[in-house]
Amino acid sequence: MAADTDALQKRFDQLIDADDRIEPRDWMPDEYRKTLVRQIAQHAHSEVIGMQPEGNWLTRAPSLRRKAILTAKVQDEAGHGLYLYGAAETLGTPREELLDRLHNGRQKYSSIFNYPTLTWADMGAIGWLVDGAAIMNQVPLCRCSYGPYARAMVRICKEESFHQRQGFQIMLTLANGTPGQQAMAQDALDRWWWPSIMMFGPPDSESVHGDQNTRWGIKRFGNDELRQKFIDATVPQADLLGLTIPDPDLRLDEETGNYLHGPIDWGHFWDVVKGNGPCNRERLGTRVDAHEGGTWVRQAATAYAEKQAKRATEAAA
Ligand code: FAQ
Repeated sequence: MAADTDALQKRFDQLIDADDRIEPRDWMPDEYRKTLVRQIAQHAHSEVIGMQPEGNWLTRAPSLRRKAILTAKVQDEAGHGLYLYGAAETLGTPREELLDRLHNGRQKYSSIFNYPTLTWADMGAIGWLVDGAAIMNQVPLCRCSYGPYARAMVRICKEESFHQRQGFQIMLTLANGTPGQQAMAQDALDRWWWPSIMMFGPPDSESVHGDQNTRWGIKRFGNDELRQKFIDATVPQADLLGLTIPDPDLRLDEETGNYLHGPIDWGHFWDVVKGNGPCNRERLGTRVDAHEGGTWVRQAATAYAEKQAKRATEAAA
């Protein structure tokens, strides 16, 4: 038995070393399976809870065109949740169980979705910064060693690129608008900047899963490296918008070409992760209510599917 496991482990290691894909029917170590379920589920929950901050503005979009675009974006996020729950299910954990873990607080979702959306400019800032950070983090996941997750990410990243552009376009319109609109854009940047750069997770020195998951080819870069890439890409975009990044210590390091940032308030980040951010209770409460309110839909869909299956069996007999 132990010899069998050794052989399976060897085969798994060979696939990882060759940068090949692990597929659902392949043997994998329990810890690899566990960390994937954790990360993919957390990612799926983030997409679904992430519909709420923008959903808040669907009825108040400034034009029919903006409303149609925002509706499509929010629907895309629901689709991302579906692909990701599907990918997690291939590891043997049913979606109902993952949702239970979200609803009873045993699984997390991204810290970024615990902040309020106070003005229309927040729709621009979310698309530009939050989707921008998501892309930076997620493009390398298209090369993740676990096949179903990597393939889900390819489609998700294409859609996130569109989301980022629509957010930037909202910011550009406001930045070229009246002084009041410019102030609204600056205020949104002031509120979303630090939470966006915290999205990448704790510094590598405090990352629990980082090293092992990089060795397994789940992550391709550390949290700090991705955060730096995001900052380097975003600072020139803020300049183009004529907006100021709310970090007095931000400066270009001429030697490396990187923008050095000021200290990040990790105490605040952990507080939000632990459930004490401005909107944690509201977000989870809304999610649980929506799930409970949808019970009858799930029951009706199941009853209909069972009836159809029975009819098909009877017709075949
Ligand atoms: N929030 O050891 P590490 C989106 C936790 S999708 C909350 O470094 P890891 C699209 C972490 O879970 C956004 N918790 O963890 C959209 C761990 O705790 P645990 C979501 C966080 O996994 C846009 C502990 O800290 N994206 O935005 C956060 O190696 C607009 C130690 O951390 C993904 O999920 C955080 N920010 O690295 C939707 C991408 N960071 O689990 C709607 C996939 C860390 O042991 C509107 N995920 N923690 O209890 C990843 O790449 C990774 O999981 C990281 C964290 C980078 C998030």
